[in-house]
Amino acid sequence: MSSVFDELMEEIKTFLREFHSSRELHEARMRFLGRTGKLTALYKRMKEIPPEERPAFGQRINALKEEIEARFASIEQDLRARELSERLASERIDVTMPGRRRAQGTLHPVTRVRNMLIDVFAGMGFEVFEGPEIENDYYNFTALNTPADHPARDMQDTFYLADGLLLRTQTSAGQIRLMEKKKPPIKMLSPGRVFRSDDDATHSPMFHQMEGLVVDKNITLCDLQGMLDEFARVIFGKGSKTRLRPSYFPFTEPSVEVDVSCHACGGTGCALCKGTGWIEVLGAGMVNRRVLENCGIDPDEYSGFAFGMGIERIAMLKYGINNIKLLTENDVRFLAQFKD
Ligand code: 2NM
Repeated sequence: MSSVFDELMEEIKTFLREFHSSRELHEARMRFLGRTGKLTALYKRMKEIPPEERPAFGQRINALKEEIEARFASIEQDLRARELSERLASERIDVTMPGRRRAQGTLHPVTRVRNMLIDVFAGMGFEVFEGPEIENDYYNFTALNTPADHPARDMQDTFYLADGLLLRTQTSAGQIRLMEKKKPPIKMLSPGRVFRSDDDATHSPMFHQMEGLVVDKNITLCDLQGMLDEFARVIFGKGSKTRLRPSYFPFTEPSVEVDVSCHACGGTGCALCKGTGWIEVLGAGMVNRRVLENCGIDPDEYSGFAFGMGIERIAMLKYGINNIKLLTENDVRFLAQFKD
């Protein structure tokens, strides 16, 4: 019987000298210690042993089992440590290596100018309000005192949709919606896309507008010019001046065109300003009494000014862009030039 134990021990010692992986180790553990393993088989032979020898036999198996388990445990510990250090070595990374550079994007010039404009006017207390791009005839024209036979309503200028809807031709449509709801004092800025059937080097069928509106007691054209002076200095430089020329819009009375002194020549006359020293940048005026009435605001108690500018036009003037199409083509060679 004794030889059975010794053989088993020898077998295990031989194996433990030669195994190659934790998987082999696991298999061997099953082979010796598992439910159908060799050591378990020895326990089953207990029946064949004469009763008086059984306690000694039991002790020997138990001792053998403990020894085998201890050997397996110690080998397994060594193996784990070796496998871990191998893995650490193979997965080693150099954290001091420089990372891969990614090209950084830039803000689109229209976005840049839009943000600048919002900054300037937000600093003067204006709130941003964005109305819907799809409008109806009332908000886009009628409420803005644009009569039924006005040329702006013409099919050639306005994109009409089904069911009396249209693409707004100016963001002031949304300003009417706000004036209907909110009573003065009103100080709002309406940036957004507008649509007109127009297409050449300086006109695009979709462009961005920024309209401003102030309604309160005793608002005058001087308030308008004061705010526009500040706008001109921020966008076109410290020395910029503005001048107002009479004009006509159905929604304002009086109406003005606003020129800014030429930022290219400082006002002495150059190619950009066509020798005049001035560049037209926006339209404005005192909100027509009939527009205020349409919104339920008493024109004898309140007055207001409004202005509207094309963001693309401002961007083209500021950055010297000669074709509006450059702003919609999204050519990275063009866009990458607008870095901080
Ligand atoms: C312009 C020029 C003049 C304008 C008018 C209004 C409103 F809603 F108050 F009637 N908003 N914007 C306006 C006035 C816009 O753009 C060239």
